[in-house]
Amino acid sequence: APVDFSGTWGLVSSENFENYMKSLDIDFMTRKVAKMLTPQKVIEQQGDKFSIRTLSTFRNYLVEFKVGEEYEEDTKGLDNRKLLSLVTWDNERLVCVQKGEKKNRGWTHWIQGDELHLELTCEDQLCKQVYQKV
Ligand code: VL7
Repeated sequence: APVDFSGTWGLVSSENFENYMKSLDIDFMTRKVAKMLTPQKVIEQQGDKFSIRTLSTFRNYLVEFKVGEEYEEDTKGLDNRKLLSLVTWDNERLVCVQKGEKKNRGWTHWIQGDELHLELTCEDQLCKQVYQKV
């Protein structure tokens, strides 16, 4: 693995999360709560094996995968859909394609200086988030 993402990271900025949630059909009340959160990412990486926990006071979400191996993702507690997801390396970036009902769905993580960057996409929406080590 070209990069080590391991650590506990706290959200420091988020752009367009509201429209990303709308593109996932998240209801108004849930969006109002969700956009107030400052989640943490707890990432455990052993080579190409990952677990990524997104933790908040409202909901938690866990994914576990190995780079290059497609996995079934159940977005339970988020938009509650079933996805077929595949994470690959694009140079130093970790790129996930999430196949399912929604077109153009996926995410990309990379490290820039001491920051963890995340781009979340769904349909025509792009949400950009930055995390820092806590
Ligand atoms: C995971 C949320 C909006 C529902 C609750 C918001 C709770 C905290 O998949 C994601 O990250 C990847 C890459 O790090 C690893 O799984 C993003 C949060 C996206 C989408 C849906 C709003 C309800 C937020 C869990």
